[in-house]
Formats: sequence, structure tokens, C-alpha cells
Amino acid sequence: MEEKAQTLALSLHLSADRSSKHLEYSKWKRSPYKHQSNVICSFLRLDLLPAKNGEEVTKHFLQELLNILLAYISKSLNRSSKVLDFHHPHQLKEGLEGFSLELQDQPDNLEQLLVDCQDTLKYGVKTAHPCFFNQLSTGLDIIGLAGEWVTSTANTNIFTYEIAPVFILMEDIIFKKMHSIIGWSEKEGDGIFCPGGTMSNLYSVLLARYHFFPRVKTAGMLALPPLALLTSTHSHFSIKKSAAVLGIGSESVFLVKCDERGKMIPKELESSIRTAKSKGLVPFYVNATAGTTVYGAIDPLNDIADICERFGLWMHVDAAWGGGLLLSKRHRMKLQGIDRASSITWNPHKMMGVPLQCSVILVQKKGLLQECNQLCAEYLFQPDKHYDVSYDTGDKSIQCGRHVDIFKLWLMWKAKGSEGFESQVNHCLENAEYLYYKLKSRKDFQLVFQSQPEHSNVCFWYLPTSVRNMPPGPERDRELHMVAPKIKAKMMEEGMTMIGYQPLGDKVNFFRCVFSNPATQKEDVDFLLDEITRLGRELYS
Ligand code: ABU
Repeated sequence: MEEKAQTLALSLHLSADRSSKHLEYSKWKRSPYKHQSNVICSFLRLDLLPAKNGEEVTKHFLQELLNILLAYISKSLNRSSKVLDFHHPHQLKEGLEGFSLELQDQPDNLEQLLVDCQDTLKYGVKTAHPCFFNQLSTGLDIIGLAGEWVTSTANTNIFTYEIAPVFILMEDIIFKKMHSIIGWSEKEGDGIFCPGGTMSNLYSVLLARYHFFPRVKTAGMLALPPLALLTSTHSHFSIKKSAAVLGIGSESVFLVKCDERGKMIPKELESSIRTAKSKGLVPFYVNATAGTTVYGAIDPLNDIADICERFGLWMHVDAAWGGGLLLSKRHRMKLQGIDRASSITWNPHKMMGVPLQCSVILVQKKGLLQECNQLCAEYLFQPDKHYDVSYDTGDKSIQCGRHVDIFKLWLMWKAKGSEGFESQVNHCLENAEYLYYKLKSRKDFQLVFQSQPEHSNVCFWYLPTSVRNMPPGPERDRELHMVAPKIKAKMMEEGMTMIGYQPLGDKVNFFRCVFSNPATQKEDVDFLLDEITRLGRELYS
């Protein structure tokens, strides 16, 4: 509460008489007492622009908001502050220290709105914190944040050049850059920004299906034979989801076996293709993953491309997570063969640290996105406009309205150059290597697989002494399965760090640590291990 009072010391205060507010505000601005928090001003949303003389109040309100945001950012990066202040859903619903989620008929004043903004951040999770390891998207790039602010201020849609001229050209520039990084020729390549990797993967299935069966767009499912898709057992669930959404059916997705590191086995792919055919299905699409969600495994792209070529199949590469590695001379070799893909998902909001959300689907065949999705709505895409309407790119999308996700990426690229992204990626993988070698040397931890990770995912178990002393077998597995959830629960209650866990295949619950935050240093990795050990000892002593 004290913190709130300090941050809001200069903020707006409520008065009963709304008609005198502007006068009151200008008097308050000139007042020698303006730094005292007991000066009463009363302002509501209607006093902000576009209200007459609303500039001052608007400026003051936004400056106060900026102070709140700056305080939050500093706190997020302060290692001695918590990553989260956890409360159960019922506690937040009931309201905490005056923070209420309920909505009333009467408007709240601007001071209350500022307090609400502050509380929303307070009870959220500081994903920029150097000890937040829970998700693939972490960190907070200040230039990216500035980009998002500019984007929100511009508040435009990105379907036509006429309302988003600069953003549309920026998209074009970034797509060309990404195509050249992938290794596609200048004549090839297209793309569209999507709301997340799942949507990018959905596009890939949609495009592949249209490429082979263009009648599907108008005739629907009647134009299709029974189809089959192939993807690895470690791949993202969005491939199955896409099959379900597109009416192909999740049962038509064949899950191809992986090796112990989570990489698709090419021979198994071939055999799954033959199995699908023998069942009367028509395989048309293979998803290869460059950076699986849990292990960070990269499928053998060239081998998969050979098989796709031989069977005449569409090859998609889900590089939502791994795409960022292409920016590093040290690591890009791991994605050799990606240039042979027909389509690629790449999430700059993951490894490249662009603020959420920023995801693309890149397509090798120019024009396919447009052909597949265009419906030529006459109120948006008039062909007789006075400019080159090929820049009205919105009809490539399955959406109509789209958030502008390009600007923050473009601005970050300007600020860092490709070299800045490269060192960011290298730094994250160095952290992963550091953790890997630390774990290798410890008896109270066990790596899920022994070889060095290809990406920045490091998967491991914490072994309490009681578990360490048990012989391998189902009883030990049962015990070990409970360790990560118990530690995670206590970790969240205490709030100093955050890491994810999951079971996978025949492996019981294990921790997955991922690095994508440039703010994370080796001391944070040490802290994570110390915390897990401390919490583990407390729970299992
Ligand atoms: N598949 C999207 C994000 C997954 C993760 O952050 O763990």
C-alpha cells in the first residue's frame, strides 16, 4: 500500500465537482503544493482526450502510467525481487487489498484506474525476470516494448496499404530478410504474420491441402480423398489441432517415432507413409520440427526433405522455437535443409525475444497464400485503387482484422542488427550449455538424456536422497513422478524463480529449463539449482 501511495503521489485525485476540474487541474499544476499527495483533483475517463482541453490530463495520466511501467520493469530485472506473487484464482476473484476484478455501472476515476494497472502487474508474473525459465517466450526487450507502444498508439489494422502503408512495407522487408536467411532465392517466398505458432502451423496444413487439392476451397470436403498427415511424436500438438480444425480429423495424423533425443527417425517416417497408404489414406503433408517444445530437438531436415521429394509430399518445418538459431553462424548448421521446406513457422517472440506476439508463416511458393485464402471483399480490396494493390496483403490471411506485429520486430532489427540477434542467441545457448555441464557433475540431479542439447532446452530430474536410494522400477518412477510438481508448487508459493515440468512418453515428470532471456546470466542458473535443491531438501528431509 505504501508503495502504491508513493508511486501515485502525483496522481490524480477525486473531487465531487466535475465542472471545475480543468480549472482545478491547472491551478494544481501551478500550485507550490503540487508535490503533496493530498491535493484533490477529480478526473474521469471523459476528461481525457478527445475532451476539450484534455491534453494536460491525458499527459499527466499517461506519465503516471509510464512511472508505474518503469517501476515494474526495474523490479522485473531486479534479482532480489520475486518472479511472482502467487494467489489462487478464488483469492484474486474475491479481491485483494482493494484490487477488485468486478465491474460496476458507475465509472471509476483515473487514480483508481492507475491503481488497477499497478495491481494487475503486481499479481501477474514477471516474465522478464532473469529467473523466469517457465516458457519459451521470456524477457522484455525495451526497444521491442517501445515498438509495441508505437503500434498501439498507431492503432491500425494491417489488411490494406491505405491504412497501414509503412507497416505493410516493413512486413515485405522483413519477409525478404527471413527468406534470405533461410536460403530461399529472391524470386521465391511469401509470408504472413499470425497470432502465434499454432496458427502458423494451421496455415501450413491449409496451404498444403490447397496446393494438392485446390477444389477444396469451393467444394469443401467432398473434393478430398481421405488424407493423412505425418509428424513426430515429439512435435507440437498444433499439427493434430490443425487436422481437427480443418476437418481432416486428428486420427488422420500419423505420429512418427523419434530417437532418444526426440528427433524424428527418417526410416520410421517412410514406414508410416507406407502404413497410411496401405490404409487407403492419401499422405500429403509432413511436419518436421526444428526445436521441439520439450527437448528442443531438431529433426533431420535433409533426410526428411529427401523422403518428401520421393513421395511428392509437402514439407513443413515448425521452426517456431528453432528459427532463431538461423541467426547464429555457430548454430544455424543444425537446421541444414530448412531451405527445402515448402513452408516454415518461425516465432520471433521466442528465441529472438520480440514481445508477444510475433509469429510468421513463410511459404516458398509465391502467390499461394493469396490464391488459397483470398475472397476479394469489395469493401476492402477494391481493384481500382490509385496505388499498387498488390500491397493490400490482407486477403492472404484467414483473418480480417489483424494486430500489427511487424513494427516491434523491425525496430529491434534496426536497433540490434542481425549481429545483435546472433549474440543474443549464442548467449542463451551458452547458458544452456552451462546448466547441462553443472547437472552432469551432480549426483542429486539426472539428465533426461545424456547428450548435449541442440537448442537451449535442458531436461532433468531432481533426485531426493530417498529416490536416489531406490532401485529402478515402477515404485521409484511413481515417487519420482511426484517430485517436480511438489517442488514447483512450493517454488510458486515462494515466488523466487519459475520453471516448467511435464512427463513425456515413458518418462515421468521432469523439469524443462529453457533459455530465451538475454538478461539471464550464469548466476541465475546457479540460483535455480540452489532453489530446487533447497526446496527439495525441505520437502524430502
Ligand atoms: N508452444 C508454445 C509455447 C510453449 C512453451 O512456452 O512452453
